[in-house]
Amino acid sequence: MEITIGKTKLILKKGDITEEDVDVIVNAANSTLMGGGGVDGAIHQKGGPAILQECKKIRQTSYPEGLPTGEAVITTGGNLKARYVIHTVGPICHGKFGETEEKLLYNAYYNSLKLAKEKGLKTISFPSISTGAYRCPPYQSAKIAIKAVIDFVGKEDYFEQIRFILYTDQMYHTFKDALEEATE
Ligand code: AR6
Repeated sequence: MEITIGKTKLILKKGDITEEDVDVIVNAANSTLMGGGGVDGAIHQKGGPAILQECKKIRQTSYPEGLPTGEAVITTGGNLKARYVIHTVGPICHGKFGETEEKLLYNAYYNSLKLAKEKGLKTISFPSISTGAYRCPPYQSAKIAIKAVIDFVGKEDYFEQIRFILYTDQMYHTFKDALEEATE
């Protein structure tokens, strides 16, 4: 599914984010920035050690206590097709999705977009942050993801493409429903 807002194409696609040929892909990381499972594990595995090396440097120089939830940092894309990876940390929900979790998830998307723009990057792909190991509810999370993107584009018509790369059919349809609801 694809819609255009201003000059930005907003694309929903089923797939594997590590295959994306865009300026930057976003990683659903954890505060340690030292890698993990899920999409984080797949990105480090395919991108190679250069990504972890830069993450370690960022930890040492800027975030010795870890990257706070909702914030975002950027590294090389290493061996990936994408030139860069933005690492952000979504909230840990374990089923609970109150105002705090909503805001933190919103920030994770919004701050990633802000950082990509600061770096002059025009095409960006997101996974569905926090809906795997962190167990935030898919539909509510999709609504927040789409709200953050639409809010950003409403303020700054800057990106060429913003893509959501959804790993399963079910998540693709969840995002499609949320996007249709947001734009009808
Ligand atoms: N491409 C696109 N989406 C993917 C891929 C992929 N290759 N692999 C998984 N997903 P998760 P979280 C989807 O658990 O919930 C890690 O250990 C997956 O189906 O990767 O934010 C980190 O180190 C799900 O919908 O991230 C943290 O400790 C979505 O990506 C923790 O998990 C997010 O699932 C972060 O948990």
